[in-house]
Amino acid sequence: MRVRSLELHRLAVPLVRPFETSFGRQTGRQVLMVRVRTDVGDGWGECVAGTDPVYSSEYVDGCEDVIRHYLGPAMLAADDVTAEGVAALFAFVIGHRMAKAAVETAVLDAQLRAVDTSFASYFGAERTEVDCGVSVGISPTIPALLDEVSLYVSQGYRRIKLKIKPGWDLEPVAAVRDLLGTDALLQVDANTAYTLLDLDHLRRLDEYNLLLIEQPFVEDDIRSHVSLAGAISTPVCLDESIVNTELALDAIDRGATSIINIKAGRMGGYLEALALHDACVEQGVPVWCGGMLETGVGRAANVALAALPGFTLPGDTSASDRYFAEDLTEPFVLHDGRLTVPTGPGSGVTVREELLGAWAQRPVEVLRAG
Ligand code: SMG
Ligand code: MG
Repeated sequence: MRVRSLELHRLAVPLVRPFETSFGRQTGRQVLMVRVRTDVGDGWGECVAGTDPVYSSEYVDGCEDVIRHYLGPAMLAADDVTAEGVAALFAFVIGHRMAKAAVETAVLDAQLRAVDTSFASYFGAERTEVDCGVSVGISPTIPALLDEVSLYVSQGYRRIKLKIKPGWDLEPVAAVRDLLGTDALLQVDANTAYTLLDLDHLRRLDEYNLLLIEQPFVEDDIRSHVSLAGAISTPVCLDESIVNTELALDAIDRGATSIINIKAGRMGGYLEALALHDACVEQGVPVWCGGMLETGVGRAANVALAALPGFTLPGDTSASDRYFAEDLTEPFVLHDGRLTVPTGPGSGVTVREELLGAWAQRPVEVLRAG
């Protein structure tokens, strides 16, 4: 296909409640949406980068800049663009995976819509619905945390993930385990807030029968994760560290991680995410689908990915109303703790143009060839 233009939409999307992690608190999301207009039709991709470079080195203004100056011009100059060729087209730019993923996903959406194929069928999804977990932020108090967890349990979520940090770990985990009972699926995510000096403290999490502990240490510190994994019985799962398949396989070989959180945005796109899924299936390593507070556009693709056979644990694929009073697309609604995998062409969801206008932070920027 030929890409005629790329549109950069910057939206300010309010959250229904603040979301706090070890690196900060957010009350809304600044979202970059990319629309490609091609000779076979249009496609959308959502950039998962946050406002500030605190989850990863990427941030939304930086993504926009690299698309504007590098990725966009390269794509507009190409005679024949395919989703499968996007990674090679962008290989001259080092890193910037969240920016690359947004553009690649928009191209894949246009390409699949043109041939009436869903993300799910292109990915090789085997399920029509996926088990959903929910990520619960750091609360002001334990009673407030228990209220929030109780709400999600009553809504049917099949797994709870608690954000932890030093000073907010054993006590909230114990209280939630008490509330849920011994067998309910419970896991924690530290978003790199600890160091190896905390090893003895982290071992105390073993008492709570957790599914896993996600990313306790900084992303490039594989060695400390190996040490921790050898010292605790709770499985260690990497998130931030997993930026491509090679690094993931290396971390698995070294014993740093025995479960992988797959996030397409963090890895440069869904094609790399599929490659990692396949490699993990081959190695017998369970994977689950992470989330980045995506609107319906990103969520649709995540739910399709989570329907692949290797995704054996519930993902951070929560319903639209977990974060948004109104979603950018038709809402994703939980049924018996599951979301239905979209079956329509491409992502299978439709962007609500009126919300693009209502949430716009500034006028749409259009990149054209020449
Ligand atoms: O989409 O439900 C979601 C977010 C899940 O906790 C979540 N994501 O480290 O896994 C993670 C965090 C990163 C996002 S914080 C901006
Ligand atoms: Mg995480």
